[in-house]
Amino acid sequence: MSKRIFLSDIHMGPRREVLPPRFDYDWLTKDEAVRLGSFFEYIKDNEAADTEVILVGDILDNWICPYDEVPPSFQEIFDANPEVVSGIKGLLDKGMKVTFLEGNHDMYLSQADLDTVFDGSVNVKYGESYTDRGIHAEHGHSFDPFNVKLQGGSAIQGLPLGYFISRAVATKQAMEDSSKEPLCEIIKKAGAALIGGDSVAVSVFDAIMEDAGMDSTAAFVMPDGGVVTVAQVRAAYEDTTLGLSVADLRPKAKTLSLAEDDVKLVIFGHTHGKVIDSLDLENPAEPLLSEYTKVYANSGTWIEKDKAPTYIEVKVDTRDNHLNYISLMKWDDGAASKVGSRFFSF
Ligand SMILES: [Mn+2]
Repeated sequence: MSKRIFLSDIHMGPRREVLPPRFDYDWLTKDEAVRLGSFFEYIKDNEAADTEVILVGDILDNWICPYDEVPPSFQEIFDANPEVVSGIKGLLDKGMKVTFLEGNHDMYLSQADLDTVFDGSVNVKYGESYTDRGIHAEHGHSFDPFNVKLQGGSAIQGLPLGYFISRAVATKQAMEDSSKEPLCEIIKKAGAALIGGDSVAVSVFDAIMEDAGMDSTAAFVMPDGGVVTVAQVRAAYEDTTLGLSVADLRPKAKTLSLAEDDVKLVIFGHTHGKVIDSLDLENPAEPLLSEYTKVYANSGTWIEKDKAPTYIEVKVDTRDNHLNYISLMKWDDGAASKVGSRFFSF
């Protein structure tokens, strides 16, 4: 029996000094970073060395940055969050494996970035998805048209439209101290009011630029220091006709588990909404422990105000045809407790 722990949507930012009249725009606060550091310490102290920790995307965030600031490098973000970095180093020192999966807010993180911060530890790996013994985990942005990685075409620097929308959202937060809300929700709300036109993607973009007080000449400062205006972004993504962004990934989990017989448990992040649920494919009445039962879980987030952060814990029985036990957990006041659980066999 070995344990896998999945968490996502931590959104570590650069924690730059912010001078009035601007407000702090980072999504992960200092207190939340400290809380996460203590969670990693708890895992190190209480779990066996063969435990694996899988970070299911949006761990770092170089998208939430006002349009007129140079976005942070991943190194700057790691340096600004020593509580989190030392927590992960503690896991590695114990011999645990840690896997970073790609999210949209940390889309171009690489193995080289991780090797720099974690001193080349062979136990830190970077990947797009994690598959092992019936488990399929990935962030989920690849199913979200606003946030999927784009290469080629007219996309600016390989980024989706959601990148520029995030920069505008950060701009508004820096000006008004507005609340942090997952991008897929913001897009969904903006899109719900606008759907029906041919260019839904650009309509959503227009609405969010207006909300952030950015006119067509406002210039986004890009990571390389160059600038791209709102008008240029609009032109680059003008032909993109997109459906609404997915704020509920459950149908995608179902498609994925149907396509692959070996996929018994699908784990996503991205929506910030914690979920543990059966994907009953044959019988909606859910026969207990049925071999047809597959499970969808979403790890939730570590940045929701006044709510305990959540994660997914899987106890894997490495003998074939044995039941594995999956739990949605929360970390509250320094203690772990179970929110819900399911079985799956592999
Ligand atoms: Mn995401």
